[in-house]
Amino acid sequence: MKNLKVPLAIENYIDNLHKRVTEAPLGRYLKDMAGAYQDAESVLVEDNPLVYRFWTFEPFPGGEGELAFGMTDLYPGLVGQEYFMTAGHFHRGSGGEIYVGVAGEGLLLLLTRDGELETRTVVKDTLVYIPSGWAHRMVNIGDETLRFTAFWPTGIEHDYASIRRDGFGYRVLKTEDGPKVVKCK
Ligand code: PAN
Ligand code: ZN
Repeated sequence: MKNLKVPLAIENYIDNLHKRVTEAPLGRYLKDMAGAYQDAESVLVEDNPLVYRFWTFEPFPGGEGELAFGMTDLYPGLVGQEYFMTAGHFHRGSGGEIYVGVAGEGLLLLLTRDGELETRTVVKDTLVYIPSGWAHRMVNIGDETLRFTAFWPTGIEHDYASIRRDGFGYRVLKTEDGPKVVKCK
């Protein structure tokens, strides 16, 4: 696997049949997604933490019916009262996805374009099916790195713009009673 160190055994990875889409893991820093948090600016004055990094693989040569896959390390941390989370996105057109928890503790937010929300807790060996049409954002509600793998159809486009523009509609806050999902005003 050359220079790419994936901290997970991907046993069916065959160098000539798959290409690394990300040459190195892609790092998402707070500055890259400041608008997603209510309170990012106060943190950015002092620091620009790495919130998560992820790897993506695609079959090569690709074709209809193939699967792309990836892995995400979402670090523990807070921005104000909000837990570290992924940017989140819709898949343009149709295309479902499967997330599998590898380590840590997460809360997966699922959202329709009509604003309907579903949440699922993700720990090691949890498998969540994300139906076509649902945006997905992972939130690290634990104290350790949350690691999960993802599998989705090749050829789909990731729509980040909708979430960047409209937000997710809900925030996940750390409270004395544990994580609390609150609707954004
Ligand atoms: C995942 C995500 C990955 C990073 O592989 O792309 O966890 O999150 P963002 O893409 O929201 O920054 C996936 O959902 N792929 O479709
Ligand atoms: Zn996705």
